[in-house]
Amino acid sequence: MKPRLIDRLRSYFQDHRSDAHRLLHSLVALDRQFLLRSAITDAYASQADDDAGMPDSPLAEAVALCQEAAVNHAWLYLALRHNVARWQYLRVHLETMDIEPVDAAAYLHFKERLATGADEDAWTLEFDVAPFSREMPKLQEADSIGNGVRFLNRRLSSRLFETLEGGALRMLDFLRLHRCQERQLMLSSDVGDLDSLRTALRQADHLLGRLPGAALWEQFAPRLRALGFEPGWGNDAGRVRETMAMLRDLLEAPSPAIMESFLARIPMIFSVAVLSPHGWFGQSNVLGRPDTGGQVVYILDQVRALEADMRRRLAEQGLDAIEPQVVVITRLIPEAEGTTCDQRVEAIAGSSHARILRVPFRNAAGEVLPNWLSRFEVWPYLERFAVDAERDLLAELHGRPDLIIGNYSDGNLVATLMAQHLGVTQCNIAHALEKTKYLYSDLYWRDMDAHYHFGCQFTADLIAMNAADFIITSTYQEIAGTADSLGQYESYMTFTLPGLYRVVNGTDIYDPKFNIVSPGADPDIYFPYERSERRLGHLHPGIEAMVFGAETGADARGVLVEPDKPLLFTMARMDRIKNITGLVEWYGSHAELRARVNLLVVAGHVDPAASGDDEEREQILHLHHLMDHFGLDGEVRWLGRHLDKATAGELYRFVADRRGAFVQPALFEAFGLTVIEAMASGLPTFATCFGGPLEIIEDGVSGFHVDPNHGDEAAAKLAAFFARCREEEGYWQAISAGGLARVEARYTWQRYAERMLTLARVYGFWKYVSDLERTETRRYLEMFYGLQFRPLALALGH
Ligand code: UDP
Ligand code: LCN
Repeated sequence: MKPRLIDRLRSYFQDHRSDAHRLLHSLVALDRQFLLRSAITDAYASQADDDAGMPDSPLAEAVALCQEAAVNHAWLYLALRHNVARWQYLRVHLETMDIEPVDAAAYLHFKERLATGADEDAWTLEFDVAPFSREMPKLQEADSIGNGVRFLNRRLSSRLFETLEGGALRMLDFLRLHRCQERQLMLSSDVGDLDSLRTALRQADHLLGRLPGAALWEQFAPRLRALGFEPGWGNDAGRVRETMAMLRDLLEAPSPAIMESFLARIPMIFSVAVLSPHGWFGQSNVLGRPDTGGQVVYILDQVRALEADMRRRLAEQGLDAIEPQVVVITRLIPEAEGTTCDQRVEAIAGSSHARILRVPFRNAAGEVLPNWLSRFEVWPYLERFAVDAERDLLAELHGRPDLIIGNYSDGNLVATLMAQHLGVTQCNIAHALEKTKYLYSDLYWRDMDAHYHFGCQFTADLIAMNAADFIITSTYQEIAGTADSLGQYESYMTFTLPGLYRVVNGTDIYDPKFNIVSPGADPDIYFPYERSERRLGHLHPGIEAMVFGAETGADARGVLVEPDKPLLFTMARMDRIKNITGLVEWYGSHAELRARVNLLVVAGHVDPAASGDDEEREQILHLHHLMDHFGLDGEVRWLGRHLDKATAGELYRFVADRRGAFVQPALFEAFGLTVIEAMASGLPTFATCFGGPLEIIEDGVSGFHVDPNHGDEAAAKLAAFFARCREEEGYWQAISAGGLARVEARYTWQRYAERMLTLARVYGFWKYVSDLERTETRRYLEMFYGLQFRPLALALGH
């Protein structure tokens, strides 16, 4: 067996002392306390160039695994990532070059001392959830991460049916449990033991076998009722018989596959509460604030898809008299600036019954907060909001919901409070965990606190992700990253908030609670440019005027003097991380790209005074500067306005008609709805290689990746694409078709809803029949909430 890396490093350091010393020296010479992966690999690369012997060395291996390093005058600490969520920490003495392993706590402690300059022995609270889940089955392979439900079904089925009788009895209890609106479903309490259940199933099968498959439930309901069967098994004889056959199989020879199919048929989810507290949540005129982008789009589409799937299943179960209930709970904002954010209840268009329920934030004195608040400022109001929202929700639904879905850090925290209180299954959706978005947001949380309050946010994240019954992510990377970058959830494993607490085991991404369920693009809005019969032709004159018009001023800058060139299109909120200014800079500095295409930017406001956000204003001013600096007013059209969905949808196709392309240049993008929208429109798409788009697009097949840190290369790649499109007939169409096929295969709301509701059933079932309740963790988290989160939130004042 190959010796351990640390042993090989030790002998390498002895045998090649000078090479090793040179690297250490060059790292120290950077004169930084914390080194990112790129700095370490760059330092190594420059040295390896002039030393042919080094590339296969243990040192090269360590550099390849190293995610970050911390240095002081005496020590270099390294964090090596051997595999997804498999970390090792080492330290090297800079003089003696001795190497030794250290544990996560010691590594974090070193970082804390560097970051704060505080003394060595300060006691720090350590957060560690690992001991609570020792008994919990865990995935073994990194490849299976994100498919927790399959694993859980496999492991827990065998555990549940360890003795066939025991498992069957639990199942019997479970089937007698279901009720909706005071009505018993599935099994009546008359079926008291397994023998009666088996007999009843046999008799029912006999009876159903003599009926036509299409005979409706009502026609034979009294006869099944007499055997102890209540509604919920199916809408017709064929389906009822099938469902019962699944149960008989389960009772005789249980298998995970039958388990999942059977659970998917049980009527368990009639009402769903979706939480998105921070507000400015509505159906029109709300997008584009620094805080409201894809999350709002996602939730509205999700709700429609969930309702449709719930209705379909209820019909199949023979329960179509029951109306599925989906309620989005958000903040009521009295000063709504012409939006509907001040309405208590708003019906969701495109659904039958789904609605938005708004509940105001109140301060300590109980007064309603009148104005919009940034998502970074909501923390002190959430606890009270959870109580008020729960009361209003119960009144609205006339009972508890069957599933609570949290969105974003604040929604997930409120979902946690509510789900615990009501004893309901909880699902978390992060959308974007801010921790990996902002460099050193953990280590230097105090310095950023005035604006971001990351202390509150990361504490809330830890609580919510550990409390959730299951977590849905849009991509694999969101959980586990890639071979050389860490995942967003993975970043919560080990980190420190100096002066507050240190996290040594914050989450375990091998826990089967994680599932990838990707969102889609609304097919009514984002459809291929070639579907001429569906196109919104009446919008074209307006779009023409908007893109090629000569008017500039409050919301437009730049006039395209050569309108025949293809358009390179981008559209995003104007956060720094979206890197719109980066794109304009690449474009401005690349003569060939400028010669080939025009750039169309839909982002932010052209007038800085129109923005209420510092970060956005700074980006706006920078964009003006770039336009001036590169003289872009004849080649770039910048529209500082927010397009309604219909116009945005038609604009993607308008750009496709002219054989253009879409660019998403973000420094990091958690998922990136615009990417799938553009692809669904048949518009070739270039998107950042950091975050979701890396997974969405297969480079060169269904679009392209660009590296936002190498703008020159990105611009060259864009220019090369347009050059090839001119030369090679069919190339543009091939990439366009590749994007369409990819979205069709992976990113649809229908698939999402089907998956999501199956997960809700499966996790709900396992929570009931096994020890997934995790009471010990819950108690620990309550303590953490009370002793850490509350004081932090209250300190923000309310
Ligand atoms: N959007 C829009 N009009 C605009 C700007 C954006 O409809 O003027 C929509 C866009 O189509 C997408 C969402 O806002 O659906 C942005 O989502 P994305 O995931 O790309 O980014 P986020 O803003 O959530 O970070
Ligand atoms: C938030 C983001 O930042 C985007 O990357 C996602 O696409 C959006 O939410 C929807 O999940």
